[in-house]
Amino acid sequence: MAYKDLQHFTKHLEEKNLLRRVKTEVDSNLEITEIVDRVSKAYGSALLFENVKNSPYPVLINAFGTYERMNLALEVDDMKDIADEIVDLMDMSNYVSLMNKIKSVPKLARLAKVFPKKVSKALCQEVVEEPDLSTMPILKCWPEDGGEFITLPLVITKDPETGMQNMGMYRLQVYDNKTTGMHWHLHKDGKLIYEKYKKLGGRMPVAVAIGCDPATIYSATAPLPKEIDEMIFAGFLRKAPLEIVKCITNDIYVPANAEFILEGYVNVDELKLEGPFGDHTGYYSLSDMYPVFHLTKITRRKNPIYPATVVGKPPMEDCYLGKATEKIFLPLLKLQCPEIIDMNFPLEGVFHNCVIVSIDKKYPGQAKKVMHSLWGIGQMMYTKMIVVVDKQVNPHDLSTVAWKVFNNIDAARDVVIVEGPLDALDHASNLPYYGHKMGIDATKKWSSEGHTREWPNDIEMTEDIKRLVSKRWKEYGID
Ligand SMILES: Cc1cc2nc3c(=O)[nH]c(=O)nc-3n(C[C@H](O)[C@H](O)[C@H](O)COP(=O)(O)O)c2cc1C
Ligand SMILES: [Mn+2]
Repeated sequence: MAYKDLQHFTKHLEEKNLLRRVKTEVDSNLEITEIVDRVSKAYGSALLFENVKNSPYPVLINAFGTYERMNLALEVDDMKDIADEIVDLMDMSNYVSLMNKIKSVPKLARLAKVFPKKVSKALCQEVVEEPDLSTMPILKCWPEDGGEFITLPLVITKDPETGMQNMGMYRLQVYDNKTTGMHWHLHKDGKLIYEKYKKLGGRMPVAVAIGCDPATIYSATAPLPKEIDEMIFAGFLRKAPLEIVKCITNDIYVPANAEFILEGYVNVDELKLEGPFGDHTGYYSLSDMYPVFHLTKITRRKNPIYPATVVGKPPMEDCYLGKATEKIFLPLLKLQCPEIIDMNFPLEGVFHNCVIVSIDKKYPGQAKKVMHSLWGIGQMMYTKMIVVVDKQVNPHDLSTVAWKVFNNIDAARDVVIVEGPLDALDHASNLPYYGHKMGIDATKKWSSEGHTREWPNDIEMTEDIKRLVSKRWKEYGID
């Protein structure tokens, strides 16, 4: 049963004893961050701050902050279940013969549920107010932050050419009671749509949903191709259509189950300094010029909760959203690179800085082919370091991966350095958005790859001796 909304999910977390209510008054200025950071680093509970200074609304934070809660959020025992379902849907043989067509009916029925459903009455419009962000418990996360930031917003825009909507998570810096920054990075869909409005001139309608059911929140962070509406993907994940309602001051449809909706527009020729912001790299992302979002209305429930997240040095809550992406998008990457067995985005690499990938190597140079393919696929282009290992190595076993990398490479032969686009958050490259990326081929090298010497085997004990020692273990009196 899909979660109706964020409060339904919150209740579920509480029933499972995975949420703590904090009744003591806390300050949204830095204090919440320090509390959440300690809880995150201890792999602790979701938190509901019921009494936040200067705001009537409770703050929900760290709701996604463990593997267990992320699985609960997407209602699976393992993220692999979603990946398997995607593989199943993509298996064209299901749709070929008539017999198979009949067999695939349940699957098609599943697809019928993915499309959003328009409704005319919605909880997110119970109260309609003139915009005043000062009533909301918006966090100032870190000491050098440029101000307060809305950290879990679902920014919804509409392509003026195709009429298709996009929903991406882009943080919003509060400038005053009714304007914020609009931090869509250079390569993101929101920015592409903005460029189209820029050609038209004038105002670009924008709506921001704050607090939806967890699958919808996750979908806004998922690296989907621009052609896929995140609200359809949300319907697929939650196995029920997302109900959507038209905004009051523009034509954008927003999730009806949201806690708050910020309606408004971006002037296409107005930019303002945004940042700095303590970001998920563990560093402050640098200030830069970004568009300004003007609010025209706030609509909300009668008793909303305000969801937030704090990002910083990993591991923090957002790492688990990234981990969900690692699993869910594996089958889609395998479509491009069928030799990929598994991949790991280590938490310390914060989404895109590092990927370790295991492959079933069948021809010379294949590890390098995989690196170049990955650098060519969507947001994988940001990956600063790609490590390729053979299929016998589990990419999640960092000790074995490190052992392979340290031992298997000849630096001149196996390290690939390329130049190209980088994520906006990268601070190490000389230029913003552009710099170098590295691939390390830690697979076994073949003579057809120029390694003409013998390649030694991994040291392994024989199975019969292992069995013998296991059987006799007690006799040795070691423990
Ligand atoms: C907590 C969190 C905050 C994020 N903040 C931003 C941001 O401020 N700007 C941005 O461009 N991407 C941000 N992202 C990443 C985007 O949400 C992600 O790249 C998404 O795929 C963008 O959607 P789009 O492809 O429709 O543009 C954030 C992700 C998370 C999990
Ligand atoms: Mn998109």
